[in-house]
Amino acid sequence: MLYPRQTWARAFIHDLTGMWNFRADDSVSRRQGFDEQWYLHSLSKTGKVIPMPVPSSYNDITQDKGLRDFVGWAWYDTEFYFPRELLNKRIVLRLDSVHYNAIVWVNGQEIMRHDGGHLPFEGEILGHQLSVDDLNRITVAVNNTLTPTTLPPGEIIYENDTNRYPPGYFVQKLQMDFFNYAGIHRSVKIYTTPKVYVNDITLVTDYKDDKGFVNFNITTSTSSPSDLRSIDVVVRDAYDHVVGKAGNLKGTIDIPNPNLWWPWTMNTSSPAYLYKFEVTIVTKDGEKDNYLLPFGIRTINVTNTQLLINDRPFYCHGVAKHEDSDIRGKGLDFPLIAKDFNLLKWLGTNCIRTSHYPYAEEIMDQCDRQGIVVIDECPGVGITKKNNFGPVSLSHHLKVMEELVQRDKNRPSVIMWSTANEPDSALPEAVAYFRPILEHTKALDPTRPVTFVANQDVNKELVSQYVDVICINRYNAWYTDCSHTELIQRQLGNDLHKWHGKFNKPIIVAEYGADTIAGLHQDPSFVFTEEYQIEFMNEYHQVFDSLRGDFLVGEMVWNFADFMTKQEIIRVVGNKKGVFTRQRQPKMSAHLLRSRYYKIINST
Ligand code: BDP
Repeated sequence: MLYPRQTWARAFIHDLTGMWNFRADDSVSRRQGFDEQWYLHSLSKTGKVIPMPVPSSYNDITQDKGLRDFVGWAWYDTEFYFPRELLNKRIVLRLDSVHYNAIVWVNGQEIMRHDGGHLPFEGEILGHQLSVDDLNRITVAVNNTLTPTTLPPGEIIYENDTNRYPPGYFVQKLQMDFFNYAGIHRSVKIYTTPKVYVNDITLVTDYKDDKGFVNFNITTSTSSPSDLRSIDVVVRDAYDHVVGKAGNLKGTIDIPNPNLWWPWTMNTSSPAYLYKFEVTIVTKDGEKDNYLLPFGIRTINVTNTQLLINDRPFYCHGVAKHEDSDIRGKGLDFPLIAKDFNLLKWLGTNCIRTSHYPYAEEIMDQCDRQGIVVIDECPGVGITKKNNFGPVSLSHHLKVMEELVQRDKNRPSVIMWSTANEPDSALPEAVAYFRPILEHTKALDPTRPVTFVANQDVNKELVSQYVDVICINRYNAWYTDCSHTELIQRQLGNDLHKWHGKFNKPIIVAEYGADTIAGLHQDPSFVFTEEYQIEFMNEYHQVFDSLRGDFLVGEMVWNFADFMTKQEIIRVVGNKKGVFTRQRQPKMSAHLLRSRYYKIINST
């Protein structure tokens, strides 16, 4: 499944961004929409609808608390015209992310279903399913219910004590620390390709001395290559000069004197250099397809103490993020993406983790273009209960890793796959569960290290033996020994040495942080104040500095910005561990981090 990019053979891409009709099914059964077959007519004929922007989460758009906290099926529809002259093409409907389960109909006919909230899915619309004389309708039903076998897992708890709760009362229990935003989160597009088309491209790059190598494998919709009259593969440099060619679907193209893809902090003369891989196929009938994929030439390697990009040691000075902002929740938003990348550069960040799910491809594009390295994480967050480790969860988790690797495998910015965040990796069940997930991911992509993010006591940890790079989250002086910043150096230093001693692998501290209310000050420092966040971070930085160049290969503050969570007494309108507020204004800690990260950049 290739991202819909416009080329001369694929000029038609119709983006369905805009106001859709919306109705949450709050009937007691939560199935009124299916019982009454709302997909057969415009939603506006079924009852009251409200306008809902796509893409966006629906939760924060209205003043209705019931909709903000809604659990169940929510329905969307919109209309579009389809051009008659394109009816002879392959017509594809693509949804980049719908959280969590989705069913999609066109003119009342089911086109596809998808489970999982953060990865794209698409399906073909057949010519006879469309009208070219009239408007067509697309209907999407979205269910945000999390269960023990979804990723992330969750649970619906029914309260049966009628002294305290009305009949049928239930609550959704979340196992992750972010708001369960729901809806059509990313773009919905209709695009066309020729009937015989380029299906997939896999690129693996390498270099030796003054030569770059692009190993390519192209698949097309026709299984017999003899259906094709010609195959043209061209590699262009950033100035569109042709630097390599081939005439087959599989092979290696040599690139003389390649410009390697570097993170922006490592080689300022040509950071994040992107080539273009262009393939054109012509069938015996003269039908042509053309696709163009940006890519970079670079290698990733791991030793017992180092993470190497293009054979040079890489130290990640980064942030863990969320897709989260006011009003739109997890909805794709270009101004926000642009602002966040400006802030990442302002901070001196060279690496992000897509905590705790795959981010929009438009964000990943910027990582490729701007030279920000990515630890690409799947939505395996909060896998902590025994019933999260069963065979249904496992097979879904394997499938999600396949979808993620498939989507992001050609991105130079992606240097590692993260299969989970903070599972209970001390449980014996975790080994039987994660070992195949890590091995499967490695088999899908042997060119990148695999990991999961651990938070266990080193003595109890069972799964990290199967990863390539250890990632751990630590909250000394916050969740343990709260306020005792004087203990951080001793505790964290000893701890990290033990992890390296036990597993003999490079380590990234993938989270450390303290909740901080912007503008709250107290001296001497007190928890939740800006002074505390700074004092706390300074202590962590001392430990990082003592181990950088040894086995520590990265640090990532939790979090880039404040973000929304469920309502609970440890959260004051969300998680406040951001170095920026949710509105992207800096706390004192952002200035501290900026001076630290630029010092690191200037010393390497
Ligand atoms: C970590 C989780 C992260 C939370 C963070 C916190 O990985 O998702 O937001 O704790 O509590 O354990 O701030």
